[in-house]
Amino acid sequence: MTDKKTILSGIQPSGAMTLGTYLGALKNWAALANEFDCYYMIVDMHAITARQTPSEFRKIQLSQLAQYISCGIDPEKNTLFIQSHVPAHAQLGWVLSCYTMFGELMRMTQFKDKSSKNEENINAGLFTYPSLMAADILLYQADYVPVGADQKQHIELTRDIVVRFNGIYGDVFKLPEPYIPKVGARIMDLQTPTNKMSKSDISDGGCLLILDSPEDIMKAFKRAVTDSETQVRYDVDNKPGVSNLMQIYSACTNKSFGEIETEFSGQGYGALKTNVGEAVVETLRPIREEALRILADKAYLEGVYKKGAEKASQTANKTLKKVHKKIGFIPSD
Ligand code: ATP
Ligand code: LTN
Repeated sequence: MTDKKTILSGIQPSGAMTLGTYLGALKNWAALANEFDCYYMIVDMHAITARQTPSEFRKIQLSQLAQYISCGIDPEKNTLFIQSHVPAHAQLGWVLSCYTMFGELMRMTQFKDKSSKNEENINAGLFTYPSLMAADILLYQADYVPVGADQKQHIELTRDIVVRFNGIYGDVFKLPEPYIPKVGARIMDLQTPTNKMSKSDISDGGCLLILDSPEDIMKAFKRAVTDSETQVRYDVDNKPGVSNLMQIYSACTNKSFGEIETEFSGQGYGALKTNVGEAVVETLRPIREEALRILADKAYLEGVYKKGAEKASQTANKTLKKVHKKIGFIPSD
């Protein structure tokens, strides 16, 4: 047991990870290992709320694990695992669904978005998804949950569940807090900059993948939608395309919006697009090369997720046991 605070996060293997996933989530994870006790999952159980093709699904998961590592998340310093390998997630997920209200789930933006986009498969899992996500977080008594801005609502619901549950049974769960980056928290689609760049909703040319080639990246930025003015200025409401390019540039170079406005003053959008494209290419190049190398070593990846599941189970089972006891389940051992 260490006295470090705990971090937990996860990404759905619902498709290849995007630049948005990298800047909104992954980029921040690697830096936290020294200061925190970090658990990072591949949330396969969440991903089956949409239909997956089994062989493709397996490939996406291994590629995702390789990309976690190539983004700098060292498996020796972090616990990397696959959600379904730790059965406590399903077990606590059920319990917490009994402490989550129908009305609360109805208000979740992600549920509204996903159900309106996929009317023929609005399944119960998609609806109760936030209870499982709460279980993911609470099993590890996480202090912080690093995510993009779109997940804040789910973490707020998790906090409401904690208050409700602890109010009945005492101090069982720690109250987690979201950990949202200042820049890069919401990267938008390059073609429709009012929509989030999303891996399960790949638009033609609007969505960039971490594993895309430098040529594809440059091409996508050259085609990025801007506006009919010429001034590089941060204004999300009136200039969503340009503001998104500035967000991406800022996240890749650490330059402030003021510095970026000065850098491109009087230059028009062509220079902005080229420079952002080049900054993204250089940011992703080492990550892509390392991911492809790791992905070729299946035995290594298997070792990583097996060791991760073992370690995660130890922590998760402790919390689950405590919960079962509190609610009055009879222990089996
Ligand atoms: P899906 O399309 O399957 O819902 P997604 O691309 O939206 O997937 P998630 O798996 O839901 O990605 O998210 C993984 C993590 O990356 C979350 O922390 C999420 O907040 C963050 N994230 C995803 N897309 C973006 C984005 N466009 N900008 C910033 N952060 C993002
Ligand atoms: N709901 C998240 C993925 C997710 C998650 C988690 C994130 C599932 N469980 C636990 C943080 C902590 C999403 O759609 N991005």
